[in-house]
Amino acid sequence: MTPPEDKAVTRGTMYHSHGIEVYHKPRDFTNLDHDAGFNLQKLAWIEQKDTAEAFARVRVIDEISEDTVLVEHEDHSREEQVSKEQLYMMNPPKYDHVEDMAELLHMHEPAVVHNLTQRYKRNDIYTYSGMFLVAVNPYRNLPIYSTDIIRQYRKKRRGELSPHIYAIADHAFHDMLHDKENQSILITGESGAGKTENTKIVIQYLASIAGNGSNGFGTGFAKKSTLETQILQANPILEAFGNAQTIRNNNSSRFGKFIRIAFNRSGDISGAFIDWYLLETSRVHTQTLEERNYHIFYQLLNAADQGIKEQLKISQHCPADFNYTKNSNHTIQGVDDTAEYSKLVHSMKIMGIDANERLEFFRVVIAVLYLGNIVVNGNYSRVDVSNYEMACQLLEISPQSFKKNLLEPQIKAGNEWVSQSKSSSQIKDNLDALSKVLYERNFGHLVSRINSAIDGPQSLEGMSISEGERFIGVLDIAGFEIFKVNSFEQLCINYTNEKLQDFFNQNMFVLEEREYKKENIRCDESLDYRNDLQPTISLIESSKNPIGILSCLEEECVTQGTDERLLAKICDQNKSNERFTRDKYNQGFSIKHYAGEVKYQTAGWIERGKDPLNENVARLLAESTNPHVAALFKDYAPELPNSPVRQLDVRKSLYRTRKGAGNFHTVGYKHKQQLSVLMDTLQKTHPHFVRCILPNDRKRPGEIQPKLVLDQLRCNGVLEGIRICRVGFPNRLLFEQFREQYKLLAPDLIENERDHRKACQMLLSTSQLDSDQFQIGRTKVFFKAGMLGKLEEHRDIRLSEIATKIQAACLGVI
Ligand code: AD9
Ligand code: MG
Repeated sequence: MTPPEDKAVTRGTMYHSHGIEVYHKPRDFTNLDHDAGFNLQKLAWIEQKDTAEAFARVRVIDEISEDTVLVEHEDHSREEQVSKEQLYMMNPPKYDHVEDMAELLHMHEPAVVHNLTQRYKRNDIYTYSGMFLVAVNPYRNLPIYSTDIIRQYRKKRRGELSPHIYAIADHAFHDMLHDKENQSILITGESGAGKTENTKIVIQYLASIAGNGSNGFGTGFAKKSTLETQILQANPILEAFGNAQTIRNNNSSRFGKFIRIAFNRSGDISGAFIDWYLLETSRVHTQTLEERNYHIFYQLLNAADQGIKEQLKISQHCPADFNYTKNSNHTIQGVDDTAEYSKLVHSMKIMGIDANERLEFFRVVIAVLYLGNIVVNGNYSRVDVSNYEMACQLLEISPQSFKKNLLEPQIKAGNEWVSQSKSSSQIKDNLDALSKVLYERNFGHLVSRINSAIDGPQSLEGMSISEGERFIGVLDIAGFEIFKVNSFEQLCINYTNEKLQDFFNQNMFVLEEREYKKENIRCDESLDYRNDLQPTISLIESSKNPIGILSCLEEECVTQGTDERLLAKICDQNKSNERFTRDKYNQGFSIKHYAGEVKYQTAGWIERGKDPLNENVARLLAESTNPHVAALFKDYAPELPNSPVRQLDVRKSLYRTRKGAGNFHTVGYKHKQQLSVLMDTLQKTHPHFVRCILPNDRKRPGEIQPKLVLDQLRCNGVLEGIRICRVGFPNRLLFEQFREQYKLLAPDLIENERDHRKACQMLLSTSQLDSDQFQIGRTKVFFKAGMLGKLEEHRDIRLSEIATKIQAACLGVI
């Protein structure tokens, strides 16, 4: 990345773009040599299907018919005929490495991919695209994060320094104080793209500039308070329990999070609060080859002190001894579990979680491992005694009751309780379900515990922010997923992203509308893209007739339906939705998302939606003599008004919520509710959008695969942002800027005109552009997509005429 210069504002101009105050650096567009050799009409990109390059550079060599041309690949490898529609005009070299892709003359897929690729090769990993900051994972430590660079980015406007995540954090901080409005920074992207790293950088930036007593308007950088240190230390704890090695990322977050940091009137941090979403619980019992279970399992088994291991009953054990860890990678190359474990303990200490309390969280983790080792061999009497006894000791429940409830649970038949026999595979499923719920509730409790340490005097829970307090929320959540086989998890993630994209579209519309109004630009209704994504969202979440997919699932789970019945219901309810198609093989359906069409398979959805937990066992756990374990299941406890358990706060499980006797909401329903709360919160904030990009699938620094980047840009909304931007008047130039750039078109005409607006009018009247293709506002000229390209062509023709004249004059002199 080009080191940011600490330059004073010289001759630049300030203006607003997409609601952001931008500093415009003057550029020299009159230099005749600038684009020497570049012929705007001749150079183009064409899409290359099935290659990693995505697009090929070509030169147009002949026009074959009205809509076909002959092109030659720039590497001279071949010639081919292509339709004009397939040609994407290349931007002149002066647009190479642009910091904001909204400035591109030709804004299209190849231009965006090319710009990001070129910048990445120079280690410029951050680039703006209108309202987005795009961040490409460098896979190496770049010297662009330091206290010095933080200082440089303080109070700078966009455009003054190179694009940076610091700039986003700084603008959020500035806008919060200045506009007295809550802010949000929405970071999404594929697994491994850098969301969590950027989230950490934002939080470090905020902690660093908002040091206690520093007053946000001052210089900041005061010594950190305990609270700030605690906020920074939340992450190692979350990562130990919520991250795991996957094929794509050695430290993959298996949950989404929204961290809100509250500030008082003078800009000092006054607290923080973490919300979490969709923890991947199936990882607890099964991992794909070459992956791991959650880090904490290995940290305890490989690295905990002997004393702790003894208390956890694992003094002689390693990952190979447990079913839940033995088939996974036991270590990660380049990661030292001992060092990570020390960091975890250090962070927990800072959070005020003492040795006893740490042990409580660890004991549940290890109990889960012992549950996974319980083997039931058809004959109930042959239950592996040592493992279930170990689990019961750790969970402090009676082994006899546990065995009875697990093997022969009592169920209510009419008014009577009767014993129900279970097969060994049902028991195994029950044990896995119990492990998942235990792990998830323990995780939820840990996050609540962190929140109670960092959620300052005015609790952020439920948004009860005190008068004068504001927050900046950072959302780190998985981006859109299209796999070969897409199941319920993908539906939940893609639904989330559809809502977030919708949120972006609404924002963009509001800002564009505001800008058009301010500039007095007419804009007809056909440009309204606000409801573009609504049919897809309704298809998933509608609870009114026709009911959407999540409500169908909820209904079928309650009525003990089957996968077939579920699919039939979904199809019947949504057959007339234009975004929905039934799978012709009857295995699922397809949804047209903004990012593309995704096929979902519905096999196993009902089973997953049903209550997975053996209620008898849950009640037993609620009566554990261990307060921590009992608290995890307090929603199953009989009402005890003065029970100490009640004082411990535990977040209700995401996996299920009790709705009343025997009724439970499905994961999907719960997620819909959580998402709705998140969206309500986001609606009340000023958002900032960050899109992280995975450059290659080999975790290699310096390597970038254009096709992989293109697929992500299609999914992450950057190209969607460009699409909707092109619906209106995407290119806009300040009068002065426009005049400077295109004065060559009619130099004599405007020479003596002092008023820039009038000069622009004059230039445009000679331009031969249709009058509906541009509008003159109060400070800027607005152009429809492609129009600036035409002007550029005229300018190029003028330039070559001048060059020829100069050449002729020189020859004459000789
Ligand atoms: V996942 O959805 O949680 O699987 P993330 O969060 O998008 O994923 P993460 O932030 O964990 O990805 O980044 C993956 C790895 O890329 C990190 O462990 C770093 O090794 C590397 N990375 C990402 N961003 C940066 C960066 N700005 N500088 C250096 C980085 N390395
Ligand atoms: Mg992550």
